[in-house]
Amino acid sequence: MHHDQPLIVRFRRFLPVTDATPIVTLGEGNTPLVRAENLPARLGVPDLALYFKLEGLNPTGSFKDRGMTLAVSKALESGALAVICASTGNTSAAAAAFAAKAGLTCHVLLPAGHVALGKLAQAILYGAQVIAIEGNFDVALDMVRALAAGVNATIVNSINPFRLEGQKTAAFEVVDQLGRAPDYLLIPVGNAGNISAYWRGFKAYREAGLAAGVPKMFGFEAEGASAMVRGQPIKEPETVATAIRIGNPASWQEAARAASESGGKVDSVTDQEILEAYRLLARCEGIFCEPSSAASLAGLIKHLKLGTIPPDATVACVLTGNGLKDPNTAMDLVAPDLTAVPPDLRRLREVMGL
Ligand code: AN7
Repeated sequence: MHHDQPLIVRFRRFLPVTDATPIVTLGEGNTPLVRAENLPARLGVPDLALYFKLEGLNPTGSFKDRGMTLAVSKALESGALAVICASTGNTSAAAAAFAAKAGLTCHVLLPAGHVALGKLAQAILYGAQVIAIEGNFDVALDMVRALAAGVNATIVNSINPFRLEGQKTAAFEVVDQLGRAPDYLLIPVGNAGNISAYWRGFKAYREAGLAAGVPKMFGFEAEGASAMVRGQPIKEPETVATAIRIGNPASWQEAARAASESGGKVDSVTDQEILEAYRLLARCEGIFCEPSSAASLAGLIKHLKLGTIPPDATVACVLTGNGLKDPNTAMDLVAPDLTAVPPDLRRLREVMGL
């Protein structure tokens, strides 16, 4: 009921809005929680109740829309004329889209050469001013902090407090869809905002009497960008999962608390584990997510093997972004032979093995 309402309306009582807050919405939220039918048996754990939260079905193709609807609405309420962000891609796409809807100017700083093609195309077509900066995401975010101090532009990175408040709505939906909190919530970690937001959401729902329990929170960094796991910032983070190619997570402390308070963990997965999970999701479940998103399934496979996660648990993996964002990684991974074949039946039968 009311699930086609904007998130800000549907979960109003949990959000910092008033009657004076304009609602900038693109139809975000209310994403499917889909049960895996084939993967549990394939992974040798047939009793696992495994669910995927398909955040790639948001209007701009990632979970960032949940935070951006609130951040841009509040920016508009405060009289801002422009928004600004650094991004590994998805934040910039969401910021550009919501800014377009709100009639605000949008400036984005992207790490040159390390943003997936679809995300770049989105930000440009939504009309943002897109600047590629020599340096990684962490450098771009430092520049945004410095730039915003002197101009009338609202930062819409997750250091904007409204971003995580909006993103916590995903936890509400998981509980509503499952009828209870899962035993385990697995999620990719980049800047560490989303895991923090989910934890806020699960706790708020429990406090409101809408859930009996909370999940153990397991976050997964890419090994080459695993500052939290290593316990120190990484100057030159590297991973195929460009969305989480971040060396100094802004929400490090809150994310660490989410893991420890819930009895979970922040761990890392290798690029190879990420790409294997990425391909498994597509082939076994018909789900095309972006590489970073597959870190959650890669982490599940790792912790099933370690025995940290029991084989009969109820597990929700958050798939944060849509696979179409990053077609190049899919093509590079599979490297299909697309040599043209003449439209000749005998030749086709031969080539197709039919
Ligand atoms: C698909 O867009 O940081 O741990 O600038 O795009 O909350 O940072 C994206 C992050 C996971 C990590 N999955 O979430 C950005 C950006 C996808 C993402 C993450 C991101 P956080």
